[in-house]
Order: sequence, then C-alpha cells, then structure tokens
Amino acid sequence: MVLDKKDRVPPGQTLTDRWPVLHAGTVPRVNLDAWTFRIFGLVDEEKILTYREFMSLPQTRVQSDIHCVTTWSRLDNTWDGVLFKDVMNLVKVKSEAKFVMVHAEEGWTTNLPLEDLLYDNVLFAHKHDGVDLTPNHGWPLRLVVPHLYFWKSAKWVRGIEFMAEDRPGFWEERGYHLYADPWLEQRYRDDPEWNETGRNTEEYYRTIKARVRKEMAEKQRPSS
Ligand SMILES: Nc1nc2c(c(=O)[nH]1)N[C@H]1C(S)=C(S)[C@@H](COP(=O)(O)O)O[C@H]1N2
Ligand SMILES: [Mo]
Repeated sequence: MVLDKKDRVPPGQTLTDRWPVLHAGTVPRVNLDAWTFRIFGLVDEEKILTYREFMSLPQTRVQSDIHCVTTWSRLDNTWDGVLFKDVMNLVKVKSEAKFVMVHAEEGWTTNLPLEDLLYDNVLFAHKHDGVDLTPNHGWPLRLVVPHLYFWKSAKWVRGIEFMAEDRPGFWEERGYHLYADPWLEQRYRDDPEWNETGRNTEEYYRTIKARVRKEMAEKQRPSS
C-alpha cells in the first residue's frame, strides 16, 4: 500500500526538502585508521571492528522518512549501509538484553529498545541519496531509525551496548522522551523546563539548547 504524502507526516510536523543539520557540540574530526566499532554489554564475547571490517559487512539499501523533534520532516531518503541485525549477528547477545545504548563520538549516547532496532529498515548508514554522508550529517557512519524522532538516529556512531534495563542517553537525560514515537508526539518527558516554557516546543528547544551549549562550553574550558 502506498500512503499519500500527507498521511506520512506525523502531527505537528512540517515538510522540508532541505536537510537541516542539528547536533550538540561540534562535528568530530574522524581518523578512519583509528576508527573502531565496539559491540559490548550483555554479549558472550565483546567484539571490536575496524572501519574496513565494518564496511565489508552485507550492504543494504532502504528508503525512509525523517521526523525531527524540532518539527521538520523529510520524506523519501535513500540510505546505504549495514542493517542493525546484521551487525548484531556478529555476536551472541544474552537473553536478558532488552535495550541498547548507542555510543557516538565524544561520549554522545542515545537509548532504544532492542526490538525497535531489529526492524528491516534500521541500519548504520554511510550514504544518503547515493552519496557519502558529509561530516556534519554523521560521516563516516550514522544510525538511522525511521520510526522514531531523528535524535535517536545517532551520528558518528562508534558502538552499541546491550543492556537489561533502559537508561537515558544524552538528550533523554535532558528531558527528551525515552522512546520518541513521532505519531504519538512523544517529544519530551515532563521536566521543569518543559512546563516553564508553557509546553511550547520551539521555546523549550531554545531553552534546552542554550543550557546544553553552556554545559558543553564549560566542559571544553581548560581546567585550571
Ligand atoms: N552524535 C550525535 N548524533 C546526533 C545528535 C548529536 O547531537 N550527536 N543529534 C541528533 C539530533 S537531535 C538530530 S535531529 C539528528 C540530526 O541529524 P542531521 O544533522 O543529519 O539532520 O541527529 C541526531 N544524532
Ligand atoms: Mo533533533
């Protein structure tokens, strides 16, 4: 069944043909020779892949829509990369594992239920619309989870950690929803800033962004 374009846009979202760039902090400089992908946590044996090893895994092309919590959506994106389940098959995951923490450069993280990552269109992508990702969109590798708000689609991924219990990632610790279903508008959890900003998405986002920028600046300031 092919859905009408308007039926593919979740509540509160507006379509864009542009592809905005959004992240906390700066675009990391990545050295492919030193790059590794670590599979750890509740696995029988931890595994570390080099860039070459990761890129030699089975390649899949999928098409999907992007829904960002800041209210833009972009339809029909083509991604090339390696399905999450093909990466997971490299290890034996313990049966207690129910959640995954995705780890990116500079300690950035996001949490997801394991079963959501096993969908046929969830992959670690290195190409968008047929061309290599640019550094600001996550090169050399980013996760793509189309059915959740786009902050779950970690850029510059470096590893996955299997966990028994859910644990909030970077934005989730700062008030973003733990699950993030765009069709249910699961944008934020109830936190003081969300209520203080009158539950206005744009105002909240500005406030929380300002706080994160301040936190990051403090972290980057050389300690005396
Ligand atoms: N490592 C990392 N990945 C990240 C983020 C980030 O700050 N760091 N931001 C997320 C957010 S909020 C969004 S909307 C998307 C934006 O991806 P884009 O810049 O390619 O549009 O990346 C997500 N992945
Ligand atoms: Mo976002």
